[in-house]
Amino acid sequence: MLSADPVRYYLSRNKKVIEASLRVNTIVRGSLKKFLDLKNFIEINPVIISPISDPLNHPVKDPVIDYYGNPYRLTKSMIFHKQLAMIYFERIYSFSPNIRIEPLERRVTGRHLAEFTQLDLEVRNARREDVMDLAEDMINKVVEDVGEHVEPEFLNPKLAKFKKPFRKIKFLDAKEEYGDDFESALSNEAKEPFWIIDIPLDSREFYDKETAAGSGILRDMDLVYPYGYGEAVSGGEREYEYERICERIRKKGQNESEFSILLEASKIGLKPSAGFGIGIERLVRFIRGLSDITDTTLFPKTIGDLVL
Ligand code: ASN
Repeated sequence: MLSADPVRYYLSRNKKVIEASLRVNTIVRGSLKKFLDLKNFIEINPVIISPISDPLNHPVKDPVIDYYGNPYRLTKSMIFHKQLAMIYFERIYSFSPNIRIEPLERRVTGRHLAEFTQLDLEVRNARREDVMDLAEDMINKVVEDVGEHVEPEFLNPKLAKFKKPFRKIKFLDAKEEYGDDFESALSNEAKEPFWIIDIPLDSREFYDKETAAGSGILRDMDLVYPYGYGEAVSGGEREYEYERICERIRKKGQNESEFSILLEASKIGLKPSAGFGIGIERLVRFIRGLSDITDTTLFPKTIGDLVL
């Protein structure tokens, strides 16, 4: 529904639906925080504006603001700040507000908001498999906590503690079997969350690590929810060496000068790491069993609409 009248849209919101979502949201965030705090993660405050942000792999407008005469970007993800945080800390996370001015065709997916919160985490010297294992435990813990604190009428009836390890499917195998929209096809038929791994270089940003230089396949992964709920998590191991980052930026046809801050830091010494981000509103949508992500939050920034 396109809203051109922000106040009328706001006043037409369904209190009961949103209240249940916000309760779930509170429990989900508390559960995630406690889970990570008990594993000695340090919470860092979210970065809202910075000279550098995630270029992403699909066309998303870059909102730039004038910061004392310098162009600063609104955060699309905290990926580079996570890599920089690894200089000081071994395990970090942040509940990070992200702004992504998505293409208009994404307004009907039920899964996209132009403003959302991502729990973004990173672990120094970790391998992809370490953080995948962490994500599986984390999701199961959230499901358990929500089940203890929320009445079943407000929850997805399909919610269950999922069997570990989650299934892993290679990106190219999935694409060969199901075609370009393999993620939706697999998500629709799945009854448990599953991983898409080994995503090729042209389908991902430059910062995820290549399995071996020139292989074209990355040490990365997406977690996909079952029952058609789509992508949950996106992450991987990272490129951290100056030459490798330069090569990957060039291969992407991107401009090294745009990432000079990251390159400068990598010359001094970034650390090897792996991590991921999980969208909070999408997690709430899955846990609540909602078709429309708009119903997860009080002030949804629906794509292309005039909203508060
Ligand atoms: N948070 C993701 C990651 O850690 C990046 C993203 O959101 N684009 O890889």
